[in-house]
Amino acid sequence: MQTEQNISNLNIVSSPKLKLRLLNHWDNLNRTVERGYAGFSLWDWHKLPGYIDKRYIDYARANASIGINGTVLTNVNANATVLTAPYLLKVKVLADVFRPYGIKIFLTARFSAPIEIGGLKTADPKDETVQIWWKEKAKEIYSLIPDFGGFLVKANSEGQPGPQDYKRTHADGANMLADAVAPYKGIVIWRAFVYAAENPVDRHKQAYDDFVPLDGKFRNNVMVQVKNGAIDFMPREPFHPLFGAMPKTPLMMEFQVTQEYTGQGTSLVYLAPMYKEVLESDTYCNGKGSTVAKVIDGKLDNHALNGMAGVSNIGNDVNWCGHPFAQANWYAYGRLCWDYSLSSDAIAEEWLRITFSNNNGFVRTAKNLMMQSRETMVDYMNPLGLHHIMGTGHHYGPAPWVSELSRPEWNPVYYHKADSAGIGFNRTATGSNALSQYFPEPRKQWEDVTTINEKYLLWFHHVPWNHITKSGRTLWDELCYRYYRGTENVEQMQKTWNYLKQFVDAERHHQVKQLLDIQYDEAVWWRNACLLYFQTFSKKPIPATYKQPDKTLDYYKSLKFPFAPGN
Ligand code: BDP
Repeated sequence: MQTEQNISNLNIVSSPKLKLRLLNHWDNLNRTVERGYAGFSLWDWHKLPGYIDKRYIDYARANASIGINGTVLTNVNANATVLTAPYLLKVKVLADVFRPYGIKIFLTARFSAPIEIGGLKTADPKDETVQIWWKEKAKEIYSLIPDFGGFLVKANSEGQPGPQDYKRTHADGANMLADAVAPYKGIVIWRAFVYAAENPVDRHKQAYDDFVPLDGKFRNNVMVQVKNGAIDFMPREPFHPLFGAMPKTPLMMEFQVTQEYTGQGTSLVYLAPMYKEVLESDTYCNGKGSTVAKVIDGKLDNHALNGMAGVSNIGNDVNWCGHPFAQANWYAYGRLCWDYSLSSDAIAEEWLRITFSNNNGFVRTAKNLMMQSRETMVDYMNPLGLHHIMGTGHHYGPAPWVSELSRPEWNPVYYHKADSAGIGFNRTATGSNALSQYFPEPRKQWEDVTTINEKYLLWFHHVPWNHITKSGRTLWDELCYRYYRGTENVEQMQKTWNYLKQFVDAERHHQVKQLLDIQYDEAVWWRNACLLYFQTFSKKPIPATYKQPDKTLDYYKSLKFPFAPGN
């Protein structure tokens, strides 16, 4: 009705392609939100269970309207306190509010909870007292919330405790929890986002190395949740090599809806094209056509469980997501969970019509703006397969020069490897050979520097500065070209938005306008800082046809953001 379609012969049959359609909130119990750019957490733990904020109901309705059917309330960097009796009473109230809307509750389980809140000496999954503790905990939870979904676990990753602390495997840890929730039909979602400080192997390879040997060793109520790419929600990543490599295990997709690496709270970036790019990538695990979407929907390997998770971008901002266009990403994520075959274009159109206006001229122009926004962001942040060159800690803005962090793989220099010869991470057989983790067809597409799709060029290759790219430009010139194209396109977005003023209410128009002004400044900052820094290696000029940076590299290096949000 909101899109003004004819409903006189309404006859729609639609069923979801995936069973679990979850949001993952990275919300802390003190209401800060890790990587949140939309205010504080919606969950007012202090006033729960007595006070039910009306927004809990609106949240559930909004999710139900796009088919989301589960929510993980708490951060993957988990706090065991949520599993204590007083907090479980609060969780129960939220579960009661969400139930009528078909939304199940999940919690993150801190692996060391038996020690921290249970008074045990160990959290070893093979220890009987630990197993009993989790069984009792599950019983307590299910007595309050009979339809509790289960646990999401980040273990042995970025300092989180886990089974490897006791020389056990991820499967040992997951299975112990799975046994605790199995009597109630609960599930365990175990994250594959792992990399170890002491491991000298390319971070790209570590999750695969850890998890592939465990294929077939998980209980049937365990799912392994895999980020879309092997590094970390970058603006563009090739699909994660685990997709297709664990046929005996149901793999769940993890996308990031919150824009940690895609412009945070200030950028208009429509993420559906990024999600689609991954879902439509062909793993070739069962021959041509074995797309990532088919791996996760379970059909290829006959899995009973399947699903997607999206790291939420929702907070207590008046409009839920902060940037007025950020809500499009929540919407698109939900729509793709329901039906990943929908086009980004169609979803953008639905969202624009129900959010702003049904005027066809508006819809056409605003849709173009959305549709090119992700590619524009890639251009001015991470063109040609560059990745992980953002600021330390808060991840806000560029900092490709950072080289002194204690863990090698936390440093941007680890990822771009710029030197006087060239730039990029050699992940071919002469380098880290991360490419060996892919099936032969994608491997072949990517291992040859002359045939690779250049959107992944520097992801897989260390390329000389004077290498001739497909455009005929040298690599250095192509890098400049893309960085400048990105900023020019943001300028174009500003102009387009100004033109759309006639169709949009003044308040939201002004909000987006101000944010686009910030986005433009940020794009110029990314471009100038990165080019000035990479120029110290290439020793080549930024072509004279471009407006030259008006600030120095030292200036960009000196910028500090001690209170940037989400950190
Ligand atoms: C990284 C985030 C960090 C998360 C981590 C994760 O910077 O805040 O805890 O991912 O997914 O991208 O566990």
